[in-house]
Amino acid sequence: MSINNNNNNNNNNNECFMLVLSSPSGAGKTALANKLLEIDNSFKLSVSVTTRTPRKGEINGEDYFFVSNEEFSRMIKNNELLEFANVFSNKYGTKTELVNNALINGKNVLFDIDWQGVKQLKDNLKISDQLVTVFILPPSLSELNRRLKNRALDSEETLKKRMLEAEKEISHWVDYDYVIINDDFEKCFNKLNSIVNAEKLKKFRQKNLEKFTTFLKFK
Ligand SMILES: Nc1nc2c(ncn2[C@@H]2O[C@H](COP(=O)(O)OP(=O)(O)O)[C@@H](O)[C@H]2O)c(=O)[nH]1
Ligand SMILES: [Mg+2]
Repeated sequence: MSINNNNNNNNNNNECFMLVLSSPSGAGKTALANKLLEIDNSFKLSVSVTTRTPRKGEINGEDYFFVSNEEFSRMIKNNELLEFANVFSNKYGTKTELVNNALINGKNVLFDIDWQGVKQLKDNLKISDQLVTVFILPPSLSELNRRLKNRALDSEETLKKRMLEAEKEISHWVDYDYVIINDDFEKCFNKLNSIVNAEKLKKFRQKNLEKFTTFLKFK
């Protein structure tokens, strides 16, 4: 399942990175991801495969690739998924080919996946520097409950289940590189953007830095 398994890595641009956003549902991750994709064209979204039914307004191939259980199992068997997990009784997975193509084309890849997916990416990636993980926390559980209610996507029972799932998901924040509390969308987005800009400035991600060493007398 490693991204480098089937691919010799010479093609991968070592300066590109994989940015993962995780959060419990309702913490604002999708809005943050959309804004990042809108303002920063160095990113390509890893559109996941899922067995969940599309919500109103969701577009196949844009929000998710919506597939049957059989198709999902076929993809696992065929080694087409870089990672996969069960979330909230549905299956979700990342398409290896999509991620590889983006990296080969010099794009950073943005992921909206849960902690189980992050764990698999970490275990399988040969270049651990390539993965940057960000956990988005809601300001509080009561605020999360309020946001989920406002979203009005769920029945009362589902809402309760989502809150339980949220608490479980939140317990994994310690395993991430960065944590942002989403109390205000603009502030939160600026913080995310700072992370992105700092990651881009890491010396191993900057091409052509060697030329500066030629000016130095002492090496
Ligand atoms: N491991 C993994 N998790 C995913 C993937 N795609 C989505 N998820 C996670 O599945 C959860 C449910 O996503 P979704 O059905 O869109 O509902 P949401 O909670 O309202 O965003 C979220 O935590 C996503 O981050 C994937 O490809 N792999
Ligand atoms: Mg989502």
